[in-house]
Amino acid sequence: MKLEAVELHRVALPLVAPFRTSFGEITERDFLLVRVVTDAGEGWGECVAFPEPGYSEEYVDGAHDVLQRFLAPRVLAATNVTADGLRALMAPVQGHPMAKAALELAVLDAELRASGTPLGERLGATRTAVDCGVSVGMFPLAELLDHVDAYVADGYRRVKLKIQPGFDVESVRAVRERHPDVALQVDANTAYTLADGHVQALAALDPFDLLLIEQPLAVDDLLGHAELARRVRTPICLDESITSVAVAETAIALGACTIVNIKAGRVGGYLEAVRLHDLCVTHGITVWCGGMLETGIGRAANVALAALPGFTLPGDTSASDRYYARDVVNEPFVLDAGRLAVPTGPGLGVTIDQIRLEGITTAVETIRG
Ligand code: NPG
Repeated sequence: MKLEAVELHRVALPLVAPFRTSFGEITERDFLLVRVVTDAGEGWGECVAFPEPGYSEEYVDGAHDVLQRFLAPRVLAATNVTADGLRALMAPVQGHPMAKAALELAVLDAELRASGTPLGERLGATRTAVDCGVSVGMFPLAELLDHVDAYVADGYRRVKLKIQPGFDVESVRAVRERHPDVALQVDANTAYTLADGHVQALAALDPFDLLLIEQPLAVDDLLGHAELARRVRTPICLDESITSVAVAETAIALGACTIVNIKAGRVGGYLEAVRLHDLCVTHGITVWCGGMLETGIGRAANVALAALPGFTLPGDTSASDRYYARDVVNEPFVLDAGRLAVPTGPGLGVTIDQIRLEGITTAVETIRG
C-alpha cells in the first residue's frame, strides 16, 4: 500500500466514573486516534498513552509529537507499506511502543479492510468470543464492594482489584468474603518493594485464592520478582516489565513470572503481541489481554487478540459502557454472559461514529507524504 496521509485525532472522552490506580486518578480519557489514508482505503488505530507518564515513559503529547515528526514521515515516504514491514520501517525511531502500535493498527486495519479479512483471522484467533474480566479502581471499602457486586451481577468472569501498600489485604479479604467463588486477581502497578512489610503484605494475600498478583515490583526488577515468587504462593504476573519478546524470554528464564499480561501498546503493536503470545505458549506461560481504557477501536483489536489460543484467562476486555457512556464506534461492545463477541467484519470490524467523533475531537492534524 502507499500511504497518502496520516491523521492525528486528539479526542477527549469523559469516563462514567473516576478510575483510580496506585499512580493517580483519571476522570477523562484524553487520547490520540490515528487514521491512515492509503491507495487501498482508510484504517484506524488507537494510541493508549495517557496524558501523564504514570504507567510508562509514554504520554499522549509525546506520542503525538513522535508520530507527527518522526514516525508518520517515515511511513509516508515509503513506496510500499505493509503491516509486516512496519517494524523495520519504524525501528530507527527508538522506543515509543504505544505510538508505533497506533500507527501499526491503522495500517493493519486499512490492509485488512482492503482484503476483506477480519483482524482476528489475521492474528490467529481460534475463538469467536472471549471471556471478560473487569478492572475495578481504588475506592473506599464500602464503595468498592458495591462496584464489585455490580460487575459480578453484570456477568464479568473475573474481577481485578488495584492494590498498594496499606490498601491490599483488607480490601481483598472483604471482596473474597462477599464473593467466595469469583475469579479474583490484584494489580499493584509497581507499588511494592522487597522490604519486609511489603513482602509480608503480599504473602498475606495467599489465603484468598487469587489467580495472580500483577506487577508488584518495579518495571526493571526482574530478579526481585523472581525472589518474590519464591516467597509468596500466589502466581506472579508481569505487565509493565514485559516491553518486548526478548525481555519476556529473560523474565521467564529467571522465574520472574508465570503469567503475562499482553498489551499491544506496551510492546509496539499487535504483531509483536502475537509473537509474545507465541513465545509464552512455547514456555507454558499463561497469558491474558490487558486493557488501557480503550475506545471501541482499541477494544475491537484487543478482543481479536484475546481470541488467540494462549489467552486462557479473562482479560481486561470489559464492555464499552464500563468506561464510556457512548463510544466512538457504531458497534459498542456489549457483555453477553460474561463474554464479548470477536468482530467478524473486515479489519477491526467496527465503524467510526463520525458524529460522536467530531463531538469529542479537540484537534486534528494531517501529515501528508
Ligand atoms: O479495563 O481497560 C481497562 C483498564 C485495565 O486496570 C487496567 N489497566 O495497569 O493495566 C493497568 C491498568 C491501567 C490503568 C494502566 C490506567 C494505565 C492507566
